[in-house]
Amino acid sequence: MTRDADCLFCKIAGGQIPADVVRETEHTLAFRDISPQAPTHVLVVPREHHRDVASLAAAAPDTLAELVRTAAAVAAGEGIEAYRLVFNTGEQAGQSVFHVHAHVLGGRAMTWPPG
Ligand code: D5M
Repeated sequence: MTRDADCLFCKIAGGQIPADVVRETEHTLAFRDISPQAPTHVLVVPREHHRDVASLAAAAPDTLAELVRTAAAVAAGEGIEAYRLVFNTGEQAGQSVFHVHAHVLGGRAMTWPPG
């Protein structure tokens, strides 16, 4: 298991920092975003440290597939049919935590394009 001692989401995955966990699988963890932007706003992360979604896809494609399945299960568990799955990648795109995470956003109408 690769973890980064300085990484916030590694600390959540390791249980060192508390989070409102809604779902766990062998390789992923889903917890509520601390600053929700929609009625449902859950983050899904791999337990292992990977910087962004492209790095995860290259290193552990099965875990990326598991992460997407977890996101779908979270949406189903929240009772939402339509949801947005967002991987901010890079600082300019809005990534602030460099441990890959999918935002599962739903429970309200979404607009396009995103800001
Ligand atoms: O998304 C990073 C997200 O992480 C952002 O929406 C806030 C959220 N966040 C930050 N700290 C926490 C803790 N401690 N618990 C839950 N959620 C948290 P990004 O796409 O990188 O900007």
